[in-house]
Parts: sequence; structure tokens; C-alpha cells
Amino acid sequence: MAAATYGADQIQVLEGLEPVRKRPGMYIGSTDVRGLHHLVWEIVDNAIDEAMAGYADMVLVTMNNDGSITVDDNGRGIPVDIHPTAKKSALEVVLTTLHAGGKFGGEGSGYKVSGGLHGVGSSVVNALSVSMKAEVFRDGSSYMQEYVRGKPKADVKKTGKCNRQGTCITFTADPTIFPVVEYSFDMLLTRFRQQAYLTRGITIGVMDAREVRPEEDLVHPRLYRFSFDGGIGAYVRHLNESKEKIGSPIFFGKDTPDGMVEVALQYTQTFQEHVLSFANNIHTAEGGHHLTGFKAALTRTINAYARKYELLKEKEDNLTADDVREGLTAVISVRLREPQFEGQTKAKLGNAEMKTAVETVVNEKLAQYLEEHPGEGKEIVAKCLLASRARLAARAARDSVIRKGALEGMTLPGKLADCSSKDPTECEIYLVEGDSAGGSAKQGRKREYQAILPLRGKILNVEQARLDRMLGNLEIKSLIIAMGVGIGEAKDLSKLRYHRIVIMTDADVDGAHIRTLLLTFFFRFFPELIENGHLYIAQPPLFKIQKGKDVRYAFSDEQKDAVLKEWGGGQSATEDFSEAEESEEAKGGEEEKDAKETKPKTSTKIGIQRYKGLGEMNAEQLWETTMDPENRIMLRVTMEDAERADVIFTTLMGSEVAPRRKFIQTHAKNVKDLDI
Ligand code: TSJ
Repeated sequence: MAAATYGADQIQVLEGLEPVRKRPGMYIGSTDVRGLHHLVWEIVDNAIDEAMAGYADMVLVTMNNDGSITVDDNGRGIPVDIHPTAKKSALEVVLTTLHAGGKFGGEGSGYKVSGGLHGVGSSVVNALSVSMKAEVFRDGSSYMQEYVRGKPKADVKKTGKCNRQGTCITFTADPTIFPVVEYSFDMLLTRFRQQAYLTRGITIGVMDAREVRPEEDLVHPRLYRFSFDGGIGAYVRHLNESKEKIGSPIFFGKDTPDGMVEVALQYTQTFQEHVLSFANNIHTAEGGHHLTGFKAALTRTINAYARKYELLKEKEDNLTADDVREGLTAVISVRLREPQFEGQTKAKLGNAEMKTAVETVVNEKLAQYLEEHPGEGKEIVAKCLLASRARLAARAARDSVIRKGALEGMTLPGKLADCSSKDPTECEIYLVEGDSAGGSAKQGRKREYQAILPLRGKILNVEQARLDRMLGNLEIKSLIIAMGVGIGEAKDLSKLRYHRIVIMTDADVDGAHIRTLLLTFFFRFFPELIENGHLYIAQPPLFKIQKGKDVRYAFSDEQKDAVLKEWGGGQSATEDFSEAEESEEAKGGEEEKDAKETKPKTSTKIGIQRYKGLGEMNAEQLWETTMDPENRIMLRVTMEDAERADVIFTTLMGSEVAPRRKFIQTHAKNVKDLDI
């Protein structure tokens, strides 16, 4: 193998995986919960690619009870023959070398999808897994190879005969890389439901087998099966499930020379706009040319229709782009050969030709729809006119509200413990649930750049509140004034006073409720702050584990067990403590007394404290674990997170009773503590 004969391509193929383990963030963005889930997205994307190329129609994703994930498809099976330049099995090359993906697929074999960070490759997942097993079913035989932290344990082996086709990958994320190895079934469901809508003809199964222990009494795994013949039209129907609708979802699609365009839309009697755009199945949260084309065509077509049928009087102004999107739910999905992703989070489609492609399709097909459905057409225009008139009325109302000083001349709220820095890029504001946690946060913070705003209890039912009523709510008012951005037409995001807005709530049902409320509030009224990456969720630890002077914090049961094991005190007796006593001591605030002490085999005592709420942590602990940029784990909120909150919120708080009852019945275990 003379190195001199290798072209750039081959050298890339031969690149090892050490850099991935050294700097995982470079490859998967982060090693927090989001990075962990990227591993799943990455593997599943390969199976969906196979489906989009027309060779598979089933994908099953399983969360196993040993913490591993299995992804199984019924495609052709990854080729196992010897790769000519690498001189090893193609399967091994795919899973052990960087950027080896696609080397075997023909370029013309359809459009590649890639989710997460846009196809970094299955080898990256392998490198970041303590163990991985690949099984391939091909030409009547089964093959297998296993890996440890990306390194093959042996060559690919033929394991027997079989009468199925496909690829099955099982991996266990490396806990020395990911501080929390705990997957969220909800995140999996949301993601794969969305993928199933976007890939017509595919069936995606998602199974939670974490509680299944066949050797004990069998618990049935939770299994969801997503298969939508209706494609994105069904997606729009799903998004609007709990809303009052105008007509049925409208769908149109066209194969253009620049790529495939699909659009589904439906108006509702709400005031919110909910437009999602995708390019090659990737959610383009920052929009891009396809979205621009859609908006332009929508505005143009509805105005032309309204003029033609004199629904818009001659002397009246055209409906604005905002008017025609009030109450609109839409999904725009394009597929193109060479997608360019731009923007801060690489979630903006940069292919300019997609503006014209989408615009042309929507202009033509929407006009046709309106002509053929005059009833719906008139209702949609009426809705837009209402929005237009409301906008004019709102401007007048806002002027009068501002005159009456609804935001109290914009003076900062008294409860706010502001920071001293005036440079927004380094400033953070913590929205803290409850006064006692607020107190600890105020003491523990770095006052140069961290501000604290305590928020009390149930804030407000944002769903049914209009702008004026919202401004009247004290908690929301404080929040808006503190952020400095104004609201409604006076909104000015360049005045944002903190570039990091951190939601810090307890890890219980009430905390989750307040978090949902806040996420919904931001999603509805300040989506730009989410899109620009300003909104975060703090992750307080669940346990404090102490041995002598050595203190560790654990963010999950598994992490706690790992620390105990490492310290040789892993007996269950260690955890046997009285919870009531525990919190009493915690309120005393003295670290030494907080911990429950036991005597393991080793001579030093190990203490464990379980935190049931932020209020149980003293100022120093809160700083150390949750607020110190050196140690803390924060989740950056995406539009997807916020959308999920929005769906939950609309279902729980909305005006339609049936879906709410359905939701509460199916999630009874999780929401029983909420007063609805
Ligand atoms: F890469 C991987 F390990 F992450 C992975 C790949 C994981 C899973 C769950 C599935 C797959 C995968 C790959 N499913 N199907 C395929 N197909 C191919 O790799 C394949 C098969 C045949 C041919 C061919 O030209 O005959 C080409 C390709 C790319």
C-alpha cells in the first residue's frame, strides 16, 4: 500500500476515529442530552436514507433495558464484501472510518437525507459508543461485527443463514463521554413521528423496552408505530388537532427541475402562525429560500384572489405577509440534490433557486385550490381581513396601552436582581421558580453577569390571553421589561439585555408545568429568541455524593450508581435513607450535615443526598452545580422543544375539550398532579 498512490478521497477514507473521541463536540455539537440523541438520529438517518432510495420501508428503533439503542431496517443490508482500497469489509469501513458514508451508494440513488448535524457519519456514533454491534442480513446470510469504542473486536463474521434482508445496529453510548446517558422516549417519538410524516410510505416503529425484564414478570414494552399515507398533509392535521379549523388541510406537490416541492397548509381560528420548513427532511428552523418563496406566493395569491372577487375593497390596502399567516399552520418540505445549510445553527436553506421553485408551485396550485373551493377561499380571506383589521386596531390599542403605561414606563421590576455588566453578550438572566430558590440563586450567582428573576407559581394561561391581558400579568410583565425587548409592534430584539435566558425550575411536575408555560410563551411571542439560540433550560443535579472532601454531583440514577461503584460503596444500603429527614437537614443549609452517612467496606464514609427541588440546595451548591459556566449543564432550547411544549400546552389549556381529555387519559400517570 504505497501511500503516494492515494488520492485525497482514499486518504479521507482511511482517517481514524481518534479525533472524534478527543473532541466529540466538533462532530456532534455537544455531549449533553442533545448530543446523546444525535447518536440515535445519525444511525436512524442511515435507515431512512435506504427507505428514500426505495429499498426499505420499515425502521424499528428500540430503547433496550440495558441502556443501548437498536435500529433495524429491512433494506438491502450494508455491503460486507472487501473494499478494494481499504482491504477490509465495506461494513467495517463504514463504521470505523470518518466520512465513509455514501461511498457505496450511487450518487444518483435518490436524495440523501441527513439529520442532526447533517450526516457526520455512523463511524462517529461508533467512536462514541462503549460497544456497538452491527448485523447485516444479505443474500440469505447473516453477518456480524462488534466494536469497542469504535475499534473492531474481530473481522466481520458470517453467522449463519437467514431469510430476511436488512441492517441492524445496536450501540451503547460511552458514559465517559456523555455525562447523562438517558434517552427521552418523548424526544424519540416526536422526531420519528415527524420523520414518518416527511417520508411517505415508511413505517417507523419506536419501542421503549427499558422496563422490560423477561426473567422477572414481563412488562409489555411501549410500542408506537408511525406510518402516514397522508404525508405532510397528515402532519398539518396532527398539528391542528386541538384547534378550530377552516376546511381540510390543503396539499400540493410538484417535481421541479430544481428539486421536489411539497406544501401542506390549513388555517385555524387561532391567532398563531405555525409554519415549519424542511429541506431533505432536516428541519430548517432558521428558514431560508424555500420559506421566503412560500411567504411571497401566499401573500400574492391571497391578495390576487381577494381582489378578483372584491373581498378586498378597491380603496383598501393589500393584506400584509403577517395578515395572511395569522392562524396559518403549514409544512413546507423540499428535496434537492445539493442542499446548502447556512446560519448560526446550520438550519437555514441557502439554495436561492428554491425560492422560485416553491413560489411558482404555491402560486399556481394555491390559486387553483381557491378557485375550486370558493367556500373555503372566502373563509380564509375573511380570516386574513380580520387579522388585518385587528392589526390596525392593535396598533391603536397599543398606542393607548403604552400611553396608559402598561409597562410602567419600562422601569425594571423590583424582584429582579440585575447584573452589573451592561454588555448583553455576556449577560445571563435566570428565571427561577419560587422565592426560596430565587433567594439561593441571588446569593450564589456571579453578580457581574448573572441576573435573577424569581417567578411565582402558575403564571398565566397564555393560550387564551390576548396581548393586552398578557401585559396586565405581573410575572410576564416583569419578564418582558427585564428582557428589554418590548412586545407586539413595539418589539425590538436588538434591545435584548441578556443573550442567555435560562429557565431554572424544579425537576417535578410543577416545575415541568411552569417550564411548559414559559416555553409556550417564548414560542408564541418571542420565537426569534429561540431561533437565535438565546433560550436555555438549566439542569440541576439529582444527587450529591460525598466521600470525605471529595464531592460529586449526579444528574441521573445511572451516574450516581457509577460514582458509587467507582468509590467501592455501591451497596443498596447506601441509598437507604429517610426522605423526610433528608430535606429537614437540607434546609439547615450546612453541607456536612446534609449528607446521609453510611459505612461501606472502605474506611471513608460515603454520603448521598437526593435533591427534590432547587430550594434544597444552598447558594453555594446551586452555583457550583447549576450556574457556574465551568460545571453546569444547560440545554439550549430549539424550536422543536418549544413546539413540543406548545402542543402539550394547547392540549392541556386549549378550549377544545375532547383532545384534552384524550391527552389526560393517555398520560394520566404523568399529569395527575396538575390542576386543570
Ligand atoms: F451506517 C449505519 F450503520 F449507521 C447504518 C446503516 C445503520 C442502519 C440502521 C442502517 C444502515 C443501512 C445502510 N441500511 N441500509 C443501508 N444500505 C446500504 O448501506 C447499502 C446497501 C446496498 C448498496 C448497494 O449498492 O448494493 C448500497 C448501500 C449504500
